[in-house]
Amino acid sequence: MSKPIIYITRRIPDEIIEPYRETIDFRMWKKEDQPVPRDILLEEVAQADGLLCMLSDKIDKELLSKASKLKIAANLAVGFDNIDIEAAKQQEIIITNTPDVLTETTADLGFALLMATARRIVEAEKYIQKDQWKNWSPYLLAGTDVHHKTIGIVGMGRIGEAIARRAKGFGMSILYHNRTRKYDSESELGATYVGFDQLLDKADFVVSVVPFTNETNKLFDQSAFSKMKSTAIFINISRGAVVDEDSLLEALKTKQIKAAGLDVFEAEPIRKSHPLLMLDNVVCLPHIGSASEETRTAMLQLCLDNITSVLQGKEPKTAVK
Ligand code: 8YV
Repeated sequence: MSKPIIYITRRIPDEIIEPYRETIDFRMWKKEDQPVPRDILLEEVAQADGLLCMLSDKIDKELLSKASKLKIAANLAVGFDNIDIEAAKQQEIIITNTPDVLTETTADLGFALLMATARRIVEAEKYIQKDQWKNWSPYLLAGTDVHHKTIGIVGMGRIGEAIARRAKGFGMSILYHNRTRKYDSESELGATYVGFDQLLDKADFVVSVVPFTNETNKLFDQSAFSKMKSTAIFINISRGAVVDEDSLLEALKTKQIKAAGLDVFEAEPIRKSHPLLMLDNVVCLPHIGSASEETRTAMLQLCLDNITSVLQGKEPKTAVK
């Protein structure tokens, strides 16, 4: 009997797939410098029993309609806004994601971005690189304190809670906003539920951890930035599309808010000429929230575990319902 075919849309380490080779025929896009072209992906998917795909692969109706053998698409991400879940359901294709395994790593990065932005770490490093460190003065590269400030977490899910735990260690006051209140009273973390506008009004650090949905599309718009303190720092580690980037740019340029730390953008990848990169009060990262070696390996292993379960007719661990 021929082995089931699994198509992997990026190069992943051989040692991760090695243990599965006896039972699975893996095919993989191997070019590091470009994502798999759409026409090739469509061809591959037509042959495949399973797909290991990335956030930047559009798994839409057209693609799913060509996937006549496909039983599972395992997305290497906790988010799945790149996938047409309804179309997959209609074709009885199981979709899985990678929750939990990336929670702490993504929260680490969120906090790193917050610290880097508040304490102007990237700007300070560039200062030395440009050989500008000739003298010392009391307010040279003076940033903003993090400890004992107020953090406002928009989207108190698993990653939001992990950020709150870190904030607690810094003695911060923690506010959060969700569609619905998450805890009956104040949480164990001491996080207080507030309305969106109240959070914007009170927080020194506004951290976006919301998934991208119709409701969160451009949630952080001109009106949202106008409600933030002029000393506020905005951090986004969720999705670029929850922000109206033109409004953010304007708010940063006009000092309506103090600074921003961004791991995600409306259209990724961004180029060197992106206007946000021209500003000193912005730290930009190339969507590396979950990018630690340990976590990327755990995410890949979870994807393969889900794929093998489905091929064996079992329930995958982390199906998107
Ligand atoms: C992705 C992410 O995993 O999990 C998510 O939703 O945004 C990231 O952690 C990463 O971009 C790889 O697709």
